[in-house]
This record gives sequence, structure tokens and C-alpha cells, in this order.
Amino acid sequence: MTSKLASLNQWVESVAQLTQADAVHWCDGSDAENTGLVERMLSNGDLLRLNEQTHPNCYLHRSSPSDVARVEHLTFVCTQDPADAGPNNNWMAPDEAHAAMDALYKGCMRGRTMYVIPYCMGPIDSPLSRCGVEITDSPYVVANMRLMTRMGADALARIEREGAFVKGLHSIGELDPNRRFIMHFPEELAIQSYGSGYGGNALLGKKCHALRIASYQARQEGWLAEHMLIVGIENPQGETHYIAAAFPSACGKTNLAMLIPPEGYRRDGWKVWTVGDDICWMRPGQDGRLYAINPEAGYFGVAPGTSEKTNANAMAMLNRDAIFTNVGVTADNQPWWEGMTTGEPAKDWQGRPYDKAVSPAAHPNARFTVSAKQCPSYTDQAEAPQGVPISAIVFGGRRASLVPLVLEARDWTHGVLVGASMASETTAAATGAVGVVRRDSMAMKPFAGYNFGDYFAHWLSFDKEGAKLPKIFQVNWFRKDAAGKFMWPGFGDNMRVLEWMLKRVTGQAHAIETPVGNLPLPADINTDGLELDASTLEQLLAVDRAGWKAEMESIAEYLDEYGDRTPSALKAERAKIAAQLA
Ligand code: OXD
Ligand code: MN
Repeated sequence: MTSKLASLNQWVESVAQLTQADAVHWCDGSDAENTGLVERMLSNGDLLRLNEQTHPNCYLHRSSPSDVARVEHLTFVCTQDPADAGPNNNWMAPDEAHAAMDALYKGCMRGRTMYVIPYCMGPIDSPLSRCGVEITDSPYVVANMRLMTRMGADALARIEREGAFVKGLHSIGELDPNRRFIMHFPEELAIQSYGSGYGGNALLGKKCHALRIASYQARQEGWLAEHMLIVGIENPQGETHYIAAAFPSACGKTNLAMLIPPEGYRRDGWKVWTVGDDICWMRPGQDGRLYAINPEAGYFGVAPGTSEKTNANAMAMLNRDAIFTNVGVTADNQPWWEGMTTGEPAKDWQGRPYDKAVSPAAHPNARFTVSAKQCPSYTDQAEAPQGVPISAIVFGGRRASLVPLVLEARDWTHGVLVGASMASETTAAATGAVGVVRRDSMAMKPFAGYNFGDYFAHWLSFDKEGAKLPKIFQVNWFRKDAAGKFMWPGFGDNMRVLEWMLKRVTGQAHAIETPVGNLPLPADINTDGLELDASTLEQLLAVDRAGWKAEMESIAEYLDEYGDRTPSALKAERAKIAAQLA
């Protein structure tokens, strides 16, 4: 098979030449194709079949032990001018990067099949969607892209109609960490990845396309590509409001997107609808509101910590047609990870007999891949070509202290400052130290494909005549007490905070104004059925003025890192708050 698009055929041919692939397979996305790939991977050990009775069509993949997470230090944005990539990215000159990658790709697919994957990010008929083609020598990547994107014949037809697509080239190479790079060429709409078979490094539709390249395109075209979940909250009156929420990797986006409200809320008729758990593309509609689509079609979620208690919806979608990566297994071959409330591990993620003293059963960044349609809270609004209107934007990080449970930004500019100054403790989703607080603007530090200073200005630019922008909030589910214990129960109980936010949106809830934003009083949060003592809630909603003064100084230093690319309106907003705190 080839395509009707000459530029696509030429590119595929040139890659086949360079990599010396034995065979070229154009993916059509069919069931038959998937069955053939799965059989091939079962026979070469890339996949292991899990218990057919309890988990039909579920497979385990064990990645190379040195290839278990995104590699931010090996991820580059290659723009002609280094200032366009900004201090938030690693930069390499495009010519130099191409030369390095060509040398790696030369002959790298000898003895391998090269798969050509046409894919669409977003509903296939949505004007907000964008397409790409990933070439890879990993059948595991093909199987994952099939779950995570609209992949195959329909995507190819759209690409042929539009004539434009993002070019992604991926080879697992030798899986050698010393020969591993994830390169982005936003000016060429191209991605090149070598040496890793892992998630965000290898499924190029996800972080590489839908965030780094898309954020660059979004700036040029007047929209936003964000690291956000999208969730619909239906109230007892039957009205649904959609919330887009940015949290860094492994900070509970999947759990919040699939939240099960506390019993009292369920009894009263509150419902939660999941549109997406990781990425959100938003653009102003005719009526001035922001409309969002989830460009993905599946979930690549963090397994450890997922349980009946924390995310029963996720558990319910994981008992068929799923791929598990780097989890442990029970004696009867069911997937197992830390946090599970039933079963016990027999083998760890590397296939060794489980020994708690040697290793956790699952790698802390072990993942599941599954179609979004399997989630009990799936809504067909995830396929709506026009997207869903966003009523509130939420920014949240992991902060043991200072940041209150919730606050509301006064206006858009203040909200952009809240997002830009977000900080969070690092997690196992990327290699490197875990638990270190770092600034992670809009949870996009690893994913913005251009200079953060320009990115902040782009966010501010949405505040214009006729715009009906969502309210912006900041949340922190991760406050700890002096003994290091989490103070807020989180998970389903986060619904209590979402209710306050949505009542602010509809003008039904009260707030007190403080220099750092508008906060509820403890009485404004519904605590029916919750065991939380009054003083804890008071502490969670208190504003530590001295702490915020120091925070504002640190934010000033951070904004200065982007020099004159940082919009002066953002600096002025920060200065205004600092003055009010003084
Ligand atoms: C992810 C991540 O995989 O953010 O979503 O690392
Ligand atoms: Mn993510």
C-alpha cells in the first residue's frame, strides 16, 4: 500500500532508504492487523498474555529496565533561534540535530519491519483535530497508538484530503540510554525519536505531537494545547459544566477525570463524565467561550495507586482489551501493582520472583493503555466535533505546604499568573529525583514547544473583546501536616471543592477576597459525610501571608528567567499582589 499523497510516499520511501527496513507496513487500524501484531509480539516475547479468564485480550509488556519513563534531559526543541525554544527547553540547532539523528537512523531498521501509522489527534471529523504520521519499528508502539489515537484508514483519508501532517520518526534503536534522543522541530512540524520504546518518548502522538508541536502550532493559529484533563460535572438539575484541569504528570489527572462523587452527592443526582485525562486542545468558539477536545482516544495511565478505592472507574475499564507496561503479576497471571486491594504479586515488573526488599512489584511509573470508550464514565461528548464548552480552568500541583486547598483567581490575568507560577514536587513519570519542588508553569514545563515567556503572552492574548473566558482556580490536594500526613482526603471528596468552584461560576457561592485570590470560608465547602476536623479545614483554607510574601519573591525570580519575553502585564500582576501582601 502507498498513499495518494506524493509528499507522504516520498517521505516514507526516504525513511525506508535511510533505515534500510526489511519491509514497510502501512497500518490500516483493522482488528485483523492488530491480531497479527499481537501474535507476533507474543511469539517474540514483546508481549505476555495475561489471565484470559479474568483479563481477556490483556497483555503485559516489560520494557528495558533502563527505559521506564520520559527522559527530559534527552528531549530537545530544535528551533533556528535558541531564544524561540526558551530556557524552559533543551535546545539544539536543527542542522546539528538532523545530522545526529540521521547518523543514528542509518541502517537501524535492518532486519525489522517499518510500520507507517497515520493517526488523527481528536475526533476524526473535528475542525479542531490535527493529523500526523508516525513511522516506527516497534509493534508495541503500533498497538499502543491504536488505543491512544484514531489510527489507520480514516486518518489517512483525512491526511490525503488536507495534504498536511506532522512527521514523526521513531526507532527503538538499541534501547541504549547513551544513544537516546527525543528531538522536536516545530518549524518543520517534525519529531524524531531514537533509543526508547517507552510511552511519552515513543508514542509520538502524545507528548511530542499533541503538546510540544501542537502548542507551537496553537500559538500561531490562536488556540491552546494543554496538559489538562477534561471532565463534565452534571448537577442534580441536569446541567453539565466542563472543567479543564492541569496537573503535572502522576498528580492524579486520571483520578480526577474519572472521579466518583461521595455517596451523598450520588444520591442527590450529581454525575461525572470523562472527556479526557491528559491533554486538552481549546479554542474560542463563535460565542466567545473556549471549546475543548481531547485529542487522544485512550488512556495511558499510571497504574500504581489505582484501586477500587481511588479510582473504581479505572479498575472497571482495565479488565479487558488493555496493555499493561511494567506491572507485576499474581501467581495466576493477573496484573498487580502497589495500592491494589486484592491479590498479591508473585513476579515483579522485571519478571523476577517478587521480593519486597528488592523491588516494588510494579515500577512506580508502570502504565496501562486502554480505549477511552471502556471507561464507565465515558461520554459521547468526547467525540463532539465542536468540543465541549469550558466553564472553569484549574491549576494544581503537589505542594506539602503554603498553597490552600482551593482559591479562585480574580480575573484572567491573575489566573494566568497563578498558572505560570505553579510549582510541584517531581514524580516518577520522568527520570531524575522524585519529590523535589520545581516550577512547572501550567504543568507544561516538560511539554511547551516554545519559550515560556511567549507562552504566557499567548495565554494573556485570549482576554479580548467578546471573550467569555472560564474562571481560573488553583487547587492543592496534597497539603501535609507536621507529621507528614495528607490533610485532605482527595479522590472522590475532591467533588466537594469542584462543587464550590461551579457555584462560583454560576454565581451561587460566596468567597472572601485576599491578595492571593478569592477563597471559600470553611462553611462554604460541603463536608456532609466527611470526617475532617474543623481546624484542619481551617488550615487548608488559610492564607499564610509570610509564606506568600516569600513565594512572590521566588516567582519574581522565576519570571525574570524568561527576560523580556515575559509579558510586563504578568510582572505587574505579581508586583501588585506582592505590594498587597507587604
Ligand atoms: C504522561 C506524562 O504520560 O505526563 O501523561 O508523563
Ligand atoms: Mn501527562
